[in-house]
Amino acid sequence: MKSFSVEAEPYRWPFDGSVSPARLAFVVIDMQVDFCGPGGYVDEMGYDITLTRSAIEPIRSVLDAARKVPGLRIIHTREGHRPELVDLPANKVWRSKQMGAGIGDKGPCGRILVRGEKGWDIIPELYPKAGEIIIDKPGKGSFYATDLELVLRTCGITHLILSGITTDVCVHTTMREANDRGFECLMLTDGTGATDYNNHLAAISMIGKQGGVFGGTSDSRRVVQALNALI
Ligand code: C5J
Repeated sequence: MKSFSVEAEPYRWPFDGSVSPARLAFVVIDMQVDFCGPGGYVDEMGYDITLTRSAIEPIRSVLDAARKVPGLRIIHTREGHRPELVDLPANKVWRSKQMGAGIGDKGPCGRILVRGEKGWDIIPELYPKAGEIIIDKPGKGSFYATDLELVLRTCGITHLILSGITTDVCVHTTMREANDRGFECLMLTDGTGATDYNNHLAAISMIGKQGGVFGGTSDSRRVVQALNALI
């Protein structure tokens, strides 16, 4: 049985040599209109969405390769809140209003970061296929107030390749949460993006400290090559 390993920084990933596709998941975090589409939350706050959109093509290439590997799970996450906003902390909504893009308020793509709205949906380029796992989360991390850990443990998944937006917020928070739970993590450097390019670079640099404090980093080209070797 073939197993996955890839050139990465600061060590060849994974730490334990290689992992069978059945224990590996490709995780795509928050590739929603609100974070990278025109008229979405990030755009309405005044940030440059070309920075978050830069992750789309690298993710698409890994997604295409991952979908061909038998047994490998694909997981998508979506940040968002219930329409009644009963899961929206007061400080989170207050801060968003300071930025002129109040969560729950009406924007060009519907109510900002509200489940079921156009802005909350995953962008068409990376839309989940039937059978892929979708995790809805109210916060930045993908483990808090979700059943992600239950899903991973039930499916026997021990290793995660992480992608999505934003590098320094939801991707990093998820990587840290996963790492503390003993999951071996790899983050894509080109399949992620932040609202500030220096924060993107800093988030990558942080992972490389202490021998790979939260895991490793690699890029879509190397990961696609390693996935293709499994087919
Ligand atoms: C943010 C996210 N940045 N998906 N969310 O608020 O990173």
